[in-house]
Amino acid sequence: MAKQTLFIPNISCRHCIAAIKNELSKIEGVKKVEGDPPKKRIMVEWDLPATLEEIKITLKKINYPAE
Ligand SMILES: [Cu+2]
Repeated sequence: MAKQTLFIPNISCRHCIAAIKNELSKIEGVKKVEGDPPKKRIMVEWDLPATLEEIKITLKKINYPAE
């Protein structure tokens, strides 16, 4: 199981977290997504076939690029 916290400057509220959660959950292998709106961070846990690269590409696609 891999785990990563990502800083996403475009996060402004809980709705952003919900949108991110919704999209990342569609990736096969993503197990858990938690968000922290004030700190503009999400924590993602995943197994293969999901990869950090794929997660980052998906975030970019929905206009929440990770730094
Ligand atoms: Cu928002």
